[in-house]
Amino acid sequence: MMKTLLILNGPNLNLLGTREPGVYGAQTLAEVGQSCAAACAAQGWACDFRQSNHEGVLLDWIQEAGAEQAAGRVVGVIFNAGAYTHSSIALADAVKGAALRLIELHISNVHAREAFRQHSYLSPVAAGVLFGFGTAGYVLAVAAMAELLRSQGQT
Ligand code: CA2
Repeated sequence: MMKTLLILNGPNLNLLGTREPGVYGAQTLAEVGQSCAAACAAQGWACDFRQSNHEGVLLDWIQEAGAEQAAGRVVGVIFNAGAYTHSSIALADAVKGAALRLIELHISNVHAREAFRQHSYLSPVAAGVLFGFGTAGYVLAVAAMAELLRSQGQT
């Protein structure tokens, strides 16, 4: 059975490619999703690429991913939580509670921006964090997930 990599995107990321190209690049979220599907296929995984502007929806998806990972159907989650990264204890609790294999991802270099972007509630519960590589970071994060699985003896 083909396993799935879940890639979750939080608030406002549906606007990718339409505004602030200097910060977030010119690619649309749909185009990023296509690149991720190809990168996942190269690893032998299906790609489940989603976006929501709603914290509760993201919470539900994280909880479901925990169950799917425990059942061996999901390899892990790549999560660009957008601004919820800097505010959501609930999402961090859900990731921890689900014992999820999770890579935190940001398009921009959050440490070169405003002070409020330099704290993440997710980093302490993430296996790794990748930021500052533009939308190419998504494909890099797929490779990072494969490396993480190898290092954990999961392949
Ligand atoms: O750099 C990232 O990927 C962020 O997660 C993006 C979030 C921001 O709040 C984080 O601090 C860093 C914002 C996403 C907003 O995306 C837009 C894309 C295009 C136009 C407007 C917003």
